[in-house]
Amino acid sequence: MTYENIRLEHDGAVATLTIDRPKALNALNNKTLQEFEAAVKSLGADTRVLIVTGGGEKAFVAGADIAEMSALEEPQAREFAALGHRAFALLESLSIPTIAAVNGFALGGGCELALACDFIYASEKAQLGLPEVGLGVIPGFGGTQRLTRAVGRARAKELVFTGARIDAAKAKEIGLVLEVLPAGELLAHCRSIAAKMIKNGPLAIATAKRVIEQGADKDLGEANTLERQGFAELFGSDDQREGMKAFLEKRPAVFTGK
Ligand code: DAK
Repeated sequence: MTYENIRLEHDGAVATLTIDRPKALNALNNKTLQEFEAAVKSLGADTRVLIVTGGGEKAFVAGADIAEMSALEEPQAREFAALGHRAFALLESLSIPTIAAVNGFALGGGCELALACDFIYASEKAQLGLPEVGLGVIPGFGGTQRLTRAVGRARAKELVFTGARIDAAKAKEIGLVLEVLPAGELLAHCRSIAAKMIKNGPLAIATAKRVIEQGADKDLGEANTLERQGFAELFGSDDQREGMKAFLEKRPAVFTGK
C-alpha cells in the first residue's frame, strides 16, 4: 500500500513507521491518522518490533494539525477524536514492543504518540511537551493519563499546566525518555535495542508486555497473580520448549512465536 504522509519500512522483523509530513512538522491531520491506523493494522506476525519516528530534521510530531482542527465543526471534531483514539488504542494494543524514536519536536499529540509507545529514546535535539492549555484545550489523546503514569502527578501537572517544552536531557531526568542519543545515532540505537529483543521468545515478550500493562494499575498481590498465570501459560508452548532445549544444547534458540 502506498501512503502520502507516512512511510512504513520493514527490515526483517523490525518495522519503522515514519510520520512524514515535514512541511507541517509531521502534524497529525485526518489523513495522516488514517494512514497511521492502516499501517499499524497492516503489520503481520512477521513484525516483531515497531519503531515510530518522524520524517525530516526538525520534528517527531508537532501535535495534532492545528490548522485542520481550527476549521472543524462539532461532528467532524467527534470523528477526528474517535479516529485519534482508535489509532492510539490500536498502537497500544500491539503485543510487540513499540519504540518511539523522538528525533525533534514531540508536542501535544506528538508527545502523546510517543507516550503510547512502550518506551521513548530521544535525540539531543528533541523537545517534548503538552502545550494544549495554551490553545484553550487539554491533551486529548491520553496525554494527561499516560504522562502521569510515566512521571508522577506533580511533574505531569507541572508540564500540563505550564505547557512548557522540555529538552531531551530534562525529559531523561524525569523519566520520560530512557536515553538521549546524538541525532545521527538515534535510529541505529533503536534498531540495536530491537535486534536484542527479536532474539528472544515472541510469546514470552508478548506475555511480559501484557502482564506489565495489566498489572500496573493493580495492587501487588493481584499483579503477581497475573504474572504467575502468564508464566504458567507459556509452558507447553513451542517457544518455551525450544528456548530451554536450546539452552541445554548450548545453541541459539530458534523461536517461532507458537
Ligand atoms: N499543526 C499544524 N501545523 C503545524 C503544527 C501543528 N501542530 N506545528 C507546526 N506546524 C507548521 C507551521 O504552521 C509551519 O507551517 P508554514 O507556516 O511553514 O506553512 C511549519 O509547520 C513549520 O513550523 P514553524 O515555522 O512554526 O517552525 P518553528 O521552528 O518556528 O517552530 C514549533 C516549531 C514546533 C515550536 C512550532 O511550530 C509550534 O509551536 N507548533 C505547534 C505546537 C503545538 O502547539 N502542538 C500541539 C498541538 S495541539 C484531541 C486529541 C488530541 C489533540 C486534540 C484533540 N481530541 C481527542 C479531540 C491534540 C492536540 C494537539 O496536539
